[in-house]
Amino acid sequence: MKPTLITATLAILAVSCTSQEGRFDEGSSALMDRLQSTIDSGVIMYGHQDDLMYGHTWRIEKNETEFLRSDVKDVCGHYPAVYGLDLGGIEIGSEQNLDNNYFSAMRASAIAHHLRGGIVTFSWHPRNPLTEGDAWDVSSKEVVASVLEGGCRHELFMGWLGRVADYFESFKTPDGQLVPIVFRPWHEHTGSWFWWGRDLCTVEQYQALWKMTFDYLCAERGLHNLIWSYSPGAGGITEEIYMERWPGDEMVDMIGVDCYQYGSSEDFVRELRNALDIMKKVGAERSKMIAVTEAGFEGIPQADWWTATLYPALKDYPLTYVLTWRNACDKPEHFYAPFQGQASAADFAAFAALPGVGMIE
Ligand code: BMA
Repeated sequence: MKPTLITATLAILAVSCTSQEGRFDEGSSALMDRLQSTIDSGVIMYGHQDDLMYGHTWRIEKNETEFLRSDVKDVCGHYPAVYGLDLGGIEIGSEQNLDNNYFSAMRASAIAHHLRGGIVTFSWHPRNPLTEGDAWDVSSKEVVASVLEGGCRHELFMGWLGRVADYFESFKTPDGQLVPIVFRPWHEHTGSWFWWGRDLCTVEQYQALWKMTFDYLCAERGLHNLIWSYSPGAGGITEEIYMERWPGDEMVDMIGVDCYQYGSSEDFVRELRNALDIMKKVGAERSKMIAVTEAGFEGIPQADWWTATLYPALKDYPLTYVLTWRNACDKPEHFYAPFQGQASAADFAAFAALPGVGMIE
């Protein structure tokens, strides 16, 4: 796919958040159209987490302004169409996120990516507001309850959401347009490794957490540049489990899934297809786009993984994008995209050149 630059003019409309219609500003509305049109043209866009912040052996400087380097570009000559970033740490006012990215550089890189014609998505691994541990601290089942109205951490947590809103509000292009962002909070909640996970809160509490987040960012703070993505984990899901904690049609714009390969390709493809079958059905019933919001095979030990495993598993689904996880520069085994010299680099370049795969220049 050749890049299409979105040149929407700024229009902050007086909109309500209660109906889908009018929920989006001009930029996010154009992005919704673009995501749908890539699906209609049979293109699946490729995404990579933290792509412009660091790679397998490098990290940008705090004051970087150009953001030219990318492991993905080094290997195939194109940038990923979708650029993932994570908010973890913004809630406590940190200068850097949980993976040591400066929030200021994340914002500058996201704006640069948007201006290149790319798409920006944010996940959030917030700290545990009750125990003061991290997102993976599942020592208490009271955490979600504690942040809801009437809970002992409610006020603290609303302050956390305030910082998220302040940050998102600051994503402006030089001519004052707000960058549209695919936001996927409270992800992988069908598992129980985050404090908002399935065994850690009730269905009602999870839904109330989503609604509170949505109402605050969208209605109270008027952030209409957000496209909301629901991203359960793929492990062991059925349609019932996938939909069990569905926040409501009016609060979700994109149906996602996070799915990683840990064992054989056959197992991965089976799990991914199971999830995609469910998502395709639910997406069609509710008129929502579908995306693989996180995926990957750590260390990519299979040289033809991209064209022999990943792409064949995805190609028959009406998907907007697939995003592989980060290439940690401080953990040599922890990478999900190739870099120059990595075993799957040539195969990745072949994958990126497929007419059904979308990259940007
Ligand atoms: C996980 C790992 C961690 C990282 C976290 C948030 O999957 O990559 O190292 O801190 O995501 O990005």
